[in-house]
Amino acid sequence: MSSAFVSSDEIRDQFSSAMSAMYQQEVPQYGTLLSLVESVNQEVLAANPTLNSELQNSDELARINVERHGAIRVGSADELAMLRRMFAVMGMEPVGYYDLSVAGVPVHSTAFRPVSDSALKRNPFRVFTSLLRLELIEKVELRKQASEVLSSRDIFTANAKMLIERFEQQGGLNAADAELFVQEALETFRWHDNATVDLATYERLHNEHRLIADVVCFRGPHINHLTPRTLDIDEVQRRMPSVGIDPKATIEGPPRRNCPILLRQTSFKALEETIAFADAAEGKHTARFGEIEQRGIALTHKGRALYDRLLAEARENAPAAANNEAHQAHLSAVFKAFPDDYATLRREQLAFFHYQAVAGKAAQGEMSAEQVERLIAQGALAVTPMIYEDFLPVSAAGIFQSNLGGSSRDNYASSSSQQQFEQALGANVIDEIELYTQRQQALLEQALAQLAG
Ligand code: OOG
Ligand code: NI
Repeated sequence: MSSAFVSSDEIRDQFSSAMSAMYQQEVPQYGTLLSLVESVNQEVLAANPTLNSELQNSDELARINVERHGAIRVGSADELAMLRRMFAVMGMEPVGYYDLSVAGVPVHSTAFRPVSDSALKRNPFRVFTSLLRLELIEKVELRKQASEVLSSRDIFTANAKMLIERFEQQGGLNAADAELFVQEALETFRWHDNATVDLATYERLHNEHRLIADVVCFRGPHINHLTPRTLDIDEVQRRMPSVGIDPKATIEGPPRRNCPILLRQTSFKALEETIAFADAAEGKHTARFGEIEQRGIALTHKGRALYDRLLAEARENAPAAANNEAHQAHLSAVFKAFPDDYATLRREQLAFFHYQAVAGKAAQGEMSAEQVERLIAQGALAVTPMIYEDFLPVSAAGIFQSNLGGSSRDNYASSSSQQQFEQALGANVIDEIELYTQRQQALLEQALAQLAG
């Protein structure tokens, strides 16, 4: 092999920007949304010098303008396993397991994303990837037909597969291969306006569950949304109608806070698109939508348990009217029980932080908790929030539902099946909280060693 390898970070960055360009062409509203998010972000930074420098210090600022997540849904174990290999070329690994069947959506999912601090800084591009659970289709005939349709498609180009193998054999791709890989990988996520089945088959699958039709009837797992990250989701939601975008009724996730936690999201309805069916009939399909997200600090097991408890409490006695203002006011009241300053979040071990040595100060002695507190108080150790890089199952279910035409169905009586998912994937998923724990620990040790040295 001749030239040096292009880094996986670089390939991921190229791919994420190529995907964004493709989706802007496919769904013009996405471009409108990007401009709106960018102006709100600029306004927020101009109005909040503290936030601005905080983001700058933690190297967060640079990534915000390129930060996107997308979502796809695949139909078989083979497709999922090949996707894992494809994302590996871009330095993206499966993190977390999400069971959506409990919310009436017949899929389970993971998020492919970079995991190291340096890779996240460069471009944290993530793809929420769902596997259809055909076994949840009750009608035997329909299940059989769906699996036959799926087994006759190949969602990867020959070149993409060849380059994935080359990457695995060589341990990298040179510049020309990397460039070709980005183009070929993009084909998997492209929209096709011609279905692989006739209209009657589409309708049968659609009647079983709209999502099943979306996964089974097309040549590939079209990217169904691409989500930019905003610094003020309430403001973007407020302004969406003024640019001709109609958001879903409520923002998912925690309420607005001084110290944002986890993830808040809102989406707008899918476009109705014209489809040519295999029998030449014309029909409509709604698959693609837009979404925005605001990310906050990652929570420990303890913090997450508190979040889950408060969210469940808020849902139990939710106000009758589902308008966003009432919903947010109610959430805020319930979430008063969640500490809202970083010092308390840290001392009570509710959230994860980055630690950084401040030059010129020296540490002595061992690494006791008291010692660490003293270094922070002295200003020798700087602490910044560690951003949540993952997703939330309850929010994801809300996003799915709002884009499935609102007709929710009963929960599937099925147990969560991480083991089955991992078997299909051909690998174990990484435990996201374990990952934050390791990153925090490594940063703290590094900072203390620097101060001692
Ligand atoms: C994925 C929905 C979940 C999110 O941001 O929580 C998601 C899908 O509709 O395929 O993207
Ligand atoms: Ni999403």
